[in-house]
Amino acid sequence: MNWNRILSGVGGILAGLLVAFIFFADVGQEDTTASSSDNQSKAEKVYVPYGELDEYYMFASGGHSGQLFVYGIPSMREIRTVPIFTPDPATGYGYDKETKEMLGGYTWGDFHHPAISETEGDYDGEFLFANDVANNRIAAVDLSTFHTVDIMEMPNMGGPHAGTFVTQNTEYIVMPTRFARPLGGEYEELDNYEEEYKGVVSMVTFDRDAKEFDLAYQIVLPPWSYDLSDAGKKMSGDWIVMTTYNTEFATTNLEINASQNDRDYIVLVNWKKLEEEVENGNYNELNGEKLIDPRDVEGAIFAVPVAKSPHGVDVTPDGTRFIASGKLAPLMTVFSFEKAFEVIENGNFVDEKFGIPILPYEEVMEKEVDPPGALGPLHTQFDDKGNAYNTMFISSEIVKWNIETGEVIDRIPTYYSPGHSAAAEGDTVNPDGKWIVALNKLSKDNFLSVGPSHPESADLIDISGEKMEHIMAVPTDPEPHYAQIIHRDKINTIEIYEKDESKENAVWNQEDTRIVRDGDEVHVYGVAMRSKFIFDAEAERPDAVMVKEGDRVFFHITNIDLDEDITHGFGILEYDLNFEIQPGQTSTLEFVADKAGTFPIYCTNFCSALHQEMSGYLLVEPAE
Ligand code: K7E
Ligand code: CUA
Repeated sequence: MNWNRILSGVGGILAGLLVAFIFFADVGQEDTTASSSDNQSKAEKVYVPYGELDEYYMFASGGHSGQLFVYGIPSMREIRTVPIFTPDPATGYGYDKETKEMLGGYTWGDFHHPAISETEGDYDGEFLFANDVANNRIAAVDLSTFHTVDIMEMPNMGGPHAGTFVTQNTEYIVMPTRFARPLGGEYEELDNYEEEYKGVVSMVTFDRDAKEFDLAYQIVLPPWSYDLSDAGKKMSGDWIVMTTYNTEFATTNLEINASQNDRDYIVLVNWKKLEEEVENGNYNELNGEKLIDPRDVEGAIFAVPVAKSPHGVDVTPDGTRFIASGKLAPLMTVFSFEKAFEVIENGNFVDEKFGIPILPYEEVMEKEVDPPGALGPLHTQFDDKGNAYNTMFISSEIVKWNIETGEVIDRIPTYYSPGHSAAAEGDTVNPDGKWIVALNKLSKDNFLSVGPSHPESADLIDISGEKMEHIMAVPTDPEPHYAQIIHRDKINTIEIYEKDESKENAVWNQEDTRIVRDGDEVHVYGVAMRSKFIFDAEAERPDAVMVKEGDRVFFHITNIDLDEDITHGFGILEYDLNFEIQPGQTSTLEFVADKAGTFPIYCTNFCSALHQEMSGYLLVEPAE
């Protein structure tokens, strides 16, 4: 059966023993043929008439595409792809000097968890942070321009999968590591795993004015694997909670060897305490970075047992509880911060593991929610009425339940195998309770076939009533992991880049354009405008540039069309170069003219009726 094949191909989570559950996936899927009046009312919910706008933005991670996909909710129309870790010729991202340097030579990233900057536990809509599991990076997207503005590669990390998440005032963007690794990534035998390998959590700060990251300090932990984690809110605001797996220290065949223990741990770390220690100079230095072992700090780290191999933990909007879901245990476990703090206060630890005090499960756990037949709970989202929503990877559904009572209120099928879901304002202290989008790993037979690999899919579900209502499914680009949904009123985009006379390399008037030669460097200070390039206004042909083979060429181009949406492109034939200049933006293209010949230059972004005429020449004179 097709379904069987698809599911067994998912690997990882669907280890052999779980294949037995596959049949649950089809059981309970409702008849999807709705009456035409039903369909009409659903269609009306997502129809945005011309001239009106979607109420929400959804920012969805693009996994190993390294990109961010932006959707309008409820229409589910994709409105923008923002390149973050991957070069993108459509915008010239990774081609112009600044973004090329930012990418640091990498051509891809693996982006899982977007985090919008927060103020008092609420999305403030200024920046969005992104993690790159593949190359230990963190990135910031400025939500006034939808441009990536900074990327930092973090040392000592082994794949920061569990990030990004932010503390409630974005004091820190937290990046826990997935793969244990020796510090600095040094060579070390796997036999020495327990002693020499570490799990590292990076605590990163972001300066909103300078738009720059800084690595404040790193927390050094036992070589467990850390999975999706969260920051506390309100009463728990000084804490971060992190799920762990592979507390078995398996170094091979993790699928089996890291699933031995009946319980793994949720680690609670008090970042305020660590911050204080670091400020007081109590840290170790390694290659200029500040490393701190929380076990050396009284009251900074604790752990509580949790059902085996959890995939994530989420803090409730009011900050009083944290909820863990286990890939290999079919239940959601609700823990109380208040109870945890009490145990910590009284010092009633049951055990110690690797120097970490272990809190008694029974005393910190508040309830276990185990809906019959619901399998593979992964992640939790919230509404404004005290309810939680869990995606069930294996039984392909979302389960709605009440946090206070643990009562299961409703269940709805998804199409198929959701990883995360995203609720409107779902990670904030004030979720909106309006929509939830299931981010599915499989689409099976939902859409026109595109061959053996089908698109991923997303289900839009209305959660405003007691019963959830499935509204529509759309294909998505690979690979959706997590998304955040923010009200459109919180996003304030600029219309053009402000004209800034002091901006380096910018030229604002045609008369100031010039070509400056300095040895074998050629700097072109030019403008792009409808519908021409001017590189040197005084030259016989202002749109031609003559260089010598081997010259290092810099095109500093300013788009002086200060009108919204008038973007110019700049492509050079056969040089594999293209970039984009948005209104009021100055960008630099740097390259070595290593091919002699005659190369047309043209505007690649349709900008005016005479866009086709917007061109020039690069003449590269052969070297002797
Ligand atoms: Cu895909 Cu959050 Cu990386 Cu779960 S993660 S599904
Ligand atoms: Cu400028 Cu097309």
